[in-house]
Amino acid sequence: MIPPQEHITEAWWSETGAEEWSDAIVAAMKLGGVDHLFFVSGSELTFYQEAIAKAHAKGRPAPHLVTMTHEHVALNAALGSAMVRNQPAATAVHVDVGTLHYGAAIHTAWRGGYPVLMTAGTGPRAFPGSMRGARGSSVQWIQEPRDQGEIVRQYTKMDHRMEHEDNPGLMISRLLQVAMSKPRGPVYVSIPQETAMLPLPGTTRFPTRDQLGLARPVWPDPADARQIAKWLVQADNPVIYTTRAGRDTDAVVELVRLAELLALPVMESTSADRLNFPMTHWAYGTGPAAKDADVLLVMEDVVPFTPGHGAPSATAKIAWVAIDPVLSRYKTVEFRADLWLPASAAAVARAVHEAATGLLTHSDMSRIADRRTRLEHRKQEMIAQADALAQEDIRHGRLNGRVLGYELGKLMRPDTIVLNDALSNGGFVQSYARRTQSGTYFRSGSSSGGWGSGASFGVKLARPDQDVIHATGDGYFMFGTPLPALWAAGHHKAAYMAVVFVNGSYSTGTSGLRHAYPEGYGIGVDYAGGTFEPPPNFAKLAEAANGYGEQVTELSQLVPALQRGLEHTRNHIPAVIAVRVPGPVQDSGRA
Ligand SMILES: Cc1ncc(C[n+]2csc(CCOP(=O)(O)OP(=O)(O)O)c2C)c(N)n1
Ligand SMILES: [Mg+2]
Repeated sequence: MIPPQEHITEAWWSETGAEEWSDAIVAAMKLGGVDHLFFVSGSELTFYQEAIAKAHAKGRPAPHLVTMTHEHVALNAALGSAMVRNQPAATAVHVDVGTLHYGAAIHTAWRGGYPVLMTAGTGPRAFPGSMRGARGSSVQWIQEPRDQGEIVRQYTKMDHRMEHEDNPGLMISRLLQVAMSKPRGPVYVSIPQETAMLPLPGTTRFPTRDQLGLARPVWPDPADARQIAKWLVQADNPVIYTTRAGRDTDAVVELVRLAELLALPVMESTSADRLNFPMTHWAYGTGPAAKDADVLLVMEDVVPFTPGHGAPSATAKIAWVAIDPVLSRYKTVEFRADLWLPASAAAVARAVHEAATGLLTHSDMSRIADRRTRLEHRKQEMIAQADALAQEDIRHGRLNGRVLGYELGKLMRPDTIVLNDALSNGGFVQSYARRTQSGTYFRSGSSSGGWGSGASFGVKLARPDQDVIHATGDGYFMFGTPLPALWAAGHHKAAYMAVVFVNGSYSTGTSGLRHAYPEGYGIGVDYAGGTFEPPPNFAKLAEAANGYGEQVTELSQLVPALQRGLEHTRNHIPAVIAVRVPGPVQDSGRA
């Protein structure tokens, strides 16, 4: 007779105690780097509650179960946790409806390349009484879609339905291996209740994620590195473009070394989703526009410039470096490059540094030193000008997006973490935050509004000793289902401060409408569809979630309110400071 599959194993696999499949599932999660399972209740999900409580009681590996009250927030929280921990996080939600409630956070997981394990139960389908976990309630007939994985398939690297012939621990390790191998991304598994409840004989054996191993990008060919070094050394107007090289913190260090060696300015767009380069460094933001550069080193970027009017000249040399440089997850892409290098930004920066060091002549070095002096001056001017503009607004008593960004920046400690979910005011948040440490600045990496509330909670859970600030437009704040996020932040003692730029409008439907139809009817009817005046009282929303809230309408109230908000979060009370600022179609005090 063939022995049960749990007895057929490889000698190098790990062993852990388990009485049923759910025990193996949670053990493999924890051994694969998952510390938190963001959990939203469902009738078929009791196996998770039982398996995790049992594992903690017996001293077996299992993530912490984090009670959540909305799936969209649960997934965004997992994204936030994965983003700062550089490890996977997991979610558990109810059948197809919970999966649908993940909402646009699925898009963010995919576009932002987050290594999350999304899980869902499935409606039981075994005949009533035929096995443990079989159907027993009328609703379960309604819960079965044709193919549950199809809901998320085009937003995942892999999806799976856990079936009786699987080794459950192996499948979780495998999904985590795929999620964590670069380019990273989300994976999905649906778990029938009957499967989760299948018996195991007291132990289970499976390979952990690390036993399987993670793939990482290769070192670049030295000849390619030499070619890039040559272009950069000889360039008159070189520039580095990046939006997300800083996902790998080594890349930040290597980019600084390379930029300093050759006096290369480093440019980001406002959609940069990581701290890629210290924002106060003379090389940061001081570069030429892409169209004026003669050599471009693109490092982990999706849209460094707009093709057409923003594109580099036909004679410019372009080296494009990324784990997936031709952007195979993006469909219509019309960028060109002289060299496409599928390698890590950190490795290429190091290799180019090495190659350039051997090439530099005395005359190169003096040319580069002159450029460095010019960039240093430019940076000083840029900072002085940004400060002067904010201070002038303050002198005139103006409360606007710039002033809010400026005051917020002044309040930050060096290790304060900023999640920037602001749109028309996002540039102010980014430029005045002046973050210098890796892992202190984030955007979602996607085009979906509403990431920040859940993500801020997930970040604070993983980084309890750092202040966490969620800067957001009022529209995106509402997309983020903030009430369940604020509730979770208070309940789990992972409090963050949301700072809302309240302009009662969406720039898409106001300035966007005016731009598309400058003489049209739409703007004549008060931008209907683009405004929501008067906006909700977000301070009261914070109170409804057991948090602290303030509405700010006068400049004199601003700094004390922000200080009080932060102080509350340090005492584990989430805070919302909602600041009234002019909308994109109103006079902001400055053209
Ligand atoms: C889930 C989702 N719905 C709609 C959009 C389209 N959209 C892009 S920007 C934007 C306006 C955002 O408004 P707000 O957060 O208030 O920022 P503001 O434009 O006022 O600066 C909208 C609606 C989106 N990106 N995501
Ligand atoms: Mg708005």
